[in-house]
Amino acid sequence: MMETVASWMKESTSTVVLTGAGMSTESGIPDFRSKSGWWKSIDPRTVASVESLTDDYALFREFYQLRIEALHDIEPHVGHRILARWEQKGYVQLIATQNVDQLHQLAGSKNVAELHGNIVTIRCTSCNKPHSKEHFLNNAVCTYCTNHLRPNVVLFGETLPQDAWNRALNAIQHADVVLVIGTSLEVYPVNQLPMMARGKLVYINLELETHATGFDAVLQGSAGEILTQLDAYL
Ligand code: BV8
Repeated sequence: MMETVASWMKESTSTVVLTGAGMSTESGIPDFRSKSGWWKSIDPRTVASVESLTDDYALFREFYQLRIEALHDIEPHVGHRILARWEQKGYVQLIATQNVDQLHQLAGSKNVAELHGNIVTIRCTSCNKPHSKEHFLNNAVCTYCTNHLRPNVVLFGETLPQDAWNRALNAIQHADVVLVIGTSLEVYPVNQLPMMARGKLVYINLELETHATGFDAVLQGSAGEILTQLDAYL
């Protein structure tokens, strides 16, 4: 099946990649599934929500402070670098990601749509003026209107950035090949995107997830390993 997928990519005029938290675990960032125990045994989805921002800012801020600080010495892994090289070689036209860690960009990928925003840029919750990461980490308030600061992530209950969504949707609808890597496809509306594909749909994931149906090919394993094996054929 590996050779078949590689032949699809070689014949493809447009290949799009959709990634999730599983793409970053080999860089040392836990995914959302291992929600038990990686932080106060709180389901991250309850903290990454509009409610926690408004009702419990201290918890919200502590959660994101931890995740921002955890990124400090995190590097992209071989899988991220292979995708960046494929972009340079013209094998990949867009990476649409649910990840907020910017590891694709750090690996050199230029065309990345951040469907759930990112954790490294900060704005005021009220006037939306940008602030530095340090300001947020030092628990400072907005220098313009003294309201709370927040990372530019999409919280549960918030709509996705229109530009990123339209780029991803348009690219996936017109792609010859769509690689879906390291995601349980549990989160809406991104989990609807694979169904919009008319080309070959490939799932690269450690676990065979219940939501992952309708794929033309399934390559079970870690992103780093599978992408390395695929790269050998390209
Ligand atoms: C919205 C940013 C419209 C923040 C994130 C009830 C039913 C259905 C839907 C809903 C519902 N109630 C609410 C909703 C909607 C909700 C939703 O989908 N909830 C789910 C949980 C049920 N969606 C929303 O709220 C979205 N907005 O709908 O807006 C709206 C608005 C207002 C009013 C009405 C409607 C916004 C969703 C975005 C939330 N923000 N992130 C932050 O990061 O802090 S989502 C966050 O969780 C991540 O970005 C990611 O998207 C998601 C986690 O999913 P995955 O990435 O797939 O990760 P997961 O851990 O689940 O899976 C990892 C996989 O990788 C596993 O399969 C594992 O086996 C595999 N793996 C692990 N290691 C490897 C690997 N594979 C390969 N190699 C490895 N090494």
